[in-house]
Amino acid sequence: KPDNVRVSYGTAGFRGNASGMEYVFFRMGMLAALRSKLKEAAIGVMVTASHNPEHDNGVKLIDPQGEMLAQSWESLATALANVTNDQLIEQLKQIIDSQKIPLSNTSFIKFASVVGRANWPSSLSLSRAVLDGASAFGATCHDHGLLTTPQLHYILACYNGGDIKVDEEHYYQNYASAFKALLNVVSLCKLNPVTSPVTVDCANGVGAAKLTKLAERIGANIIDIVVYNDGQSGKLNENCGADYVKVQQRAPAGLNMEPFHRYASFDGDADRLIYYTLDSDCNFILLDGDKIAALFATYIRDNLKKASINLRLGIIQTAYANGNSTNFLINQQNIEIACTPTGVKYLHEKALTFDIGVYFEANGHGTITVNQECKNKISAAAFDPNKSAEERFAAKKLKLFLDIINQTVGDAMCDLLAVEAILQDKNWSVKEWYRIYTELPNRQAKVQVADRRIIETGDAERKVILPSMLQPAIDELVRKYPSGRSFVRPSGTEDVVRVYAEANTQENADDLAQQVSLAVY
Ligand code: 16G
Ligand code: ZN
Repeated sequence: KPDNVRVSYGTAGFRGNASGMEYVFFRMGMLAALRSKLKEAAIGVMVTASHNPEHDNGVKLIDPQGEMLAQSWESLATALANVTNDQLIEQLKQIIDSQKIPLSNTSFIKFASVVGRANWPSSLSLSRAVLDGASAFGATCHDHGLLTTPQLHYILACYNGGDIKVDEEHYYQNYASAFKALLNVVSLCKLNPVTSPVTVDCANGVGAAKLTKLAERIGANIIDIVVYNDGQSGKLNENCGADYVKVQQRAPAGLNMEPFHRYASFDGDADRLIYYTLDSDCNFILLDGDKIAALFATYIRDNLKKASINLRLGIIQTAYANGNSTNFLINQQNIEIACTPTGVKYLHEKALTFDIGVYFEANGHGTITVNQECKNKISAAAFDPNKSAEERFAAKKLKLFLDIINQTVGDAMCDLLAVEAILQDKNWSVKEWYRIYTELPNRQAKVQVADRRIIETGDAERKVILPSMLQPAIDELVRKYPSGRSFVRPSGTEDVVRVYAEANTQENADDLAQQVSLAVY
């Protein structure tokens, strides 16, 4: 471990420039082994830097049911990563004592990476570091090679659920058959089921090969997926991918777009999905996480209603959700909404408090959670002789729709199938979908400051608490713009403060973002 370097287990694990991070990966291998002994279940270790540039790398642990590492262990991870080599054994002992870890238990690690180890040397040594750390505690490691992040979450959850043979192929079979089953039912009532192609920018990441496999299992006669940015020539996440398209509000470099064709982008580890298109005047139209959430939630709500099933449905958003998406859901659709700080773990946790929780970050990361009891209720309704044929049909569609969802974490591939299925069912083109509400123009910016940690936020990051003069300054700026809203928050993954602004026109949103950036600076 180099001196004077501090790292912290942030929003989604450790992340940083790949060179010199072996010690972090080694220690996370050890921590995963300890957690496995404690939970008496397999733990996942994923090597990914998500939407970050190719030279970055990251590592995160996945808990037994495929959920994010428990928050109480994040600080243990940070402490373990930061001690000197001399203090390492002592720190491990402390963790073992404080968590009462039964050392004699066996441990099992499921491991995967989003980067090809053969053609990227630092990735190979980082992977080895994890495996070495894990075997220092005698853990058995199953190296799954290349996977998307959500695939590892899925495999881990199935494995710990008792399906010890689960592998990548199982993932494809499961979701391909779920999708085909829903499409079968949906197209029964149509004379000519139409499939128009969807073009998917895979950010030159692992998603390209995996999506191709999934599409093959489904069959080209059922879904027509055109993979773009498959990594053959371009660089990972460079001028492409979900984060680029969302933040820049433009198409990936080199993509020739046609009006009303459906385009989608994944991020580098395929846990984010956004859609976009051009309107008839060739204006760029983004359908981000908010629009996907609105599509999912209204589809679920409509089918619950048609099936006369009474369940509590909620949507979970963050401060980044477009103001008009929130208005649409609350005022026009009467759907319950909750807001949490940024980071999947917060959204996921909140989603679980509803019978059916739809959560999405505007950046395209999201999924649906539904507990087994509710799923059973829906399945039972599909065969309930006391219900009308129409009610049973709606219940059946809902059950099949929920089967397409990877409940462990946001999954770009599953979410893509879910969107495509709803559009098919509704007979909608992308046009009807984007018109459900019109987004307020918005802008994101980032500001480099000496120490971003002096900014403290509250109210799900919608208000600045410290420094105390910042929020009044933001309020005053916001008042100048019709439909203005803005917030700032320290990034959990980069050494910057992020700024978000929205207003009635793009010019005003840009202006507000700039003014607020100056106030932060
Ligand atoms: C991570 C989070 C994502 C969040 C982003 C915010 C997970 C799996 N991922 O990528 O949810 O939107 O960080 O980054 O939790 P920021 O703090 O740098 O804005
Ligand atoms: Zn990601």
